[in-house]
Amino acid sequence: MANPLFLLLRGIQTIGLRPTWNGVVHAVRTRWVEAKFADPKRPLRGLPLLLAFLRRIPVPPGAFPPPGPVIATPGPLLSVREEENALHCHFARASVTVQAFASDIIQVSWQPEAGMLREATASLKQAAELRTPLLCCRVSPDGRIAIANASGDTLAEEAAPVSWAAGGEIKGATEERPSYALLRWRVPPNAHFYGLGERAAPLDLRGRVYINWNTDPRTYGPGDDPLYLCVPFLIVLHPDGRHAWGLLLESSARSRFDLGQADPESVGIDLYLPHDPQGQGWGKVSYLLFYAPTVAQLLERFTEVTGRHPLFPRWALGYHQCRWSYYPEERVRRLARDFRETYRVPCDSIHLDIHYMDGYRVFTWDRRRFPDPKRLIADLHGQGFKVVTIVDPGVKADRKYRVFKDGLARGMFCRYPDGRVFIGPVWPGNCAFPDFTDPRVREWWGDLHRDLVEAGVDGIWDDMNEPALFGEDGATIPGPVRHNLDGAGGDHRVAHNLYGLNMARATAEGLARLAPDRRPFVITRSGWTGVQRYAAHWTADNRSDWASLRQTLPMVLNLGLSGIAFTGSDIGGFEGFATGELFTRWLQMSVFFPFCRAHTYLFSPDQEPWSWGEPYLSINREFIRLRYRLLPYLYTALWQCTQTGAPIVRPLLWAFQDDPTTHTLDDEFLCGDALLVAPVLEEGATRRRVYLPAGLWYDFWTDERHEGPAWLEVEAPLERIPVFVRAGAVVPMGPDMDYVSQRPTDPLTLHLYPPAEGQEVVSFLYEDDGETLAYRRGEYRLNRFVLREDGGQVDLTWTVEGAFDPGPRRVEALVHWGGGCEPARLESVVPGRRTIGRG
Ligand code: MIG
Repeated sequence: MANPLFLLLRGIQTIGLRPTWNGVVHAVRTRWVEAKFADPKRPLRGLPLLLAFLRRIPVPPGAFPPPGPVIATPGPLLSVREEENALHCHFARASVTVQAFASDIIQVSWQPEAGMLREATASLKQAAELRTPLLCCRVSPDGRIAIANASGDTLAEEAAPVSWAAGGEIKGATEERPSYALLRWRVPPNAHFYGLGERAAPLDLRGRVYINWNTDPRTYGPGDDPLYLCVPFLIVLHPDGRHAWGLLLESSARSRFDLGQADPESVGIDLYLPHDPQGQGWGKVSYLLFYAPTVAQLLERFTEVTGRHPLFPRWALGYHQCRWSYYPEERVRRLARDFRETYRVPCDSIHLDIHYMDGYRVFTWDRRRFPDPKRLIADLHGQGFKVVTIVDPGVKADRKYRVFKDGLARGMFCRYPDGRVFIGPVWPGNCAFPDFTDPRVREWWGDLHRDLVEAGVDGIWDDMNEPALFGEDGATIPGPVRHNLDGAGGDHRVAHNLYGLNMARATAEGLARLAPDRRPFVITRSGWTGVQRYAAHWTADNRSDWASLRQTLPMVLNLGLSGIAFTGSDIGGFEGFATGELFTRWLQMSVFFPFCRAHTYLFSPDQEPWSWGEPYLSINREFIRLRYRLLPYLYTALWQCTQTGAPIVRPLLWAFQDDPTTHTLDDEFLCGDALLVAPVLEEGATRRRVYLPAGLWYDFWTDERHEGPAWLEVEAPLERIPVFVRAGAVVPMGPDMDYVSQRPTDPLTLHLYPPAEGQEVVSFLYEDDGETLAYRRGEYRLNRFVLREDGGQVDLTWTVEGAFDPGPRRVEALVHWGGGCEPARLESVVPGRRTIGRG
């Protein structure tokens, strides 16, 4: 597939002749420096370097050569030392510390012994055990780890002890020092797998191999792996849905998860151990084990450890419009007029892609295209738009350019072991790359956003931060390049997966410093475990086809199950030409996603809600309006996510884990607590099958009631997708608006969906000013609704908490009795208790 000539031609077509040439140079340079710095302390020069360069077998960057033979296992257990909350076990060739972080979280940390030659004189025959109130972690005499619950049932166990294997990089030659650590867990043949970040795979990840190495695939389709944002966190769900456990690898080096491909009863994890004599803790393998009865509880604990999204500004939930690229200024103004006047489609933000910059120099403006950014943005603000600008990590190596000069003088860029600054090609031409793993660099980078913030820019879109360079597929910073790693020191093989995370962090922290009472909004393409603390994410360069639309949903679901909940995809698809039908179907799904942005490729025609005329325009407008009316509900789901880590878009198993049908279901989803959405994912389809899990459901459009579990055949003409509401829910909705801060939530309409006989259901509505940090000082209002069905009557109890005053407004309730009845309208609803009789 990767025919070099084809790649070259495609490169020239996409980016031009000169950048393609730079890419070729970068590919050669990468091999050259890998040979030169094979031993970073003694770089090769002259003839030996040339020979080493010629000898090197090209391994595509990001590839994962299979490990060589096993060199070491822990060997027999020699001694066990117990400590409060921890066990230290010494084996002949390695030692392990098993530590309880909490009663349901255990850290396992292996360290091979130096030399690995210790003779076993006497060995222990008994397994060592660490007990918490919930779990028992067993270390067997051969080094296998297992966890069991309090009553002794095994939840998860290793099929073989950890082992260290030789590197497979150099054909024929077995390196003496191990290059991989191998973990083998035993799983039931029908256990389900979720998480791992961003994967173009089904919801259940079983049966495939996944690599953790952030990569720009330059457009991707189903099955392509890896992509931009990996998270080495795996959730294993027991086939009967009784319990789940999770494993988080605590290493940023590349790794490979085989989820039942080689053997349906095993999970194989191969972790690359970079040869880095200057780094620390070589050979260490450490991971966290999580246990919980439900995936929902597991994720709550996982996000407690790795972090949750901050409360993004409310406008981030509005509709966003983007393309590569809107310019010049006049084009942007026309776009704004099109939204507000010509087509009257609600929209909150316009994104400026790379053409706003001067020759792609970050933190500059092209003054011919955008002569007065401050005035333009002020005018857009006046029309209710926010502006988001793209920022790439590469800083053009141009001695006349302030950011480069300053960064160079202050040592902000990544360097080779010999101290020279690494230079590689991307959009601006040859670039230097800030070392975001250095706290000093993060501060500098964050402060560089000052001019953008002063010009009025409202949010930052971090792109290309895998980092992606021009050249071969997967081109990035070469392995030997050094990074600070927050003082620990290491090379790009360890820092690579942390690069995007730290760029997003630098950006979010910078925005927070520059505008202290505003909530930063950052969208990042790349990331790693915990990136949710700093940014939202989008699934980037997919294609304008039905397979990509279909693929988007499981991707977003697994991202949510990896802690990254504020996500969405390019509506209409990125590469290629969308049809009106594809755009509309994509939009209908995306109005229930947290990040709702249309975007398209440099060579694609515009993808705006009106680009295909009628009937698409009217349908698109209606669905975007629906999203705006649902804002109180969506904002509450976002707030909930910041509190518990619960994603906004959830697989059905989230709430119905004991129903095996939900374990693999990935063409419908839950949006928040109340809504079940079944998007149309097939061309020409005007109906689809929908699975409703146990309980009572209301058709969102007709109020018809259905009893689950059931498969239904539902009408889905172009202007409608199946949406159902869970009985007992209170769905808060607001008025129509063109952008989120246009008017207060007045009237507030509470849609009541009576629960099943004798049941009681709790719903929330979270409110605050939507922009500042005042909510942290108590300026929020949490409305709690309890809906109870009692002998044909419905009982609503509404209580409020917090100091935020939503102002005077009308509150009405619509009671959806279902079964062909018009909803009953109640005016002037106030906090307190109220019984509503039927009819
Ligand atoms: O090499 O900035 O994923 O959204 O439009 C492509 C141009 C660089 C990739 C992003 C895409 C963006 C494009 N960028």
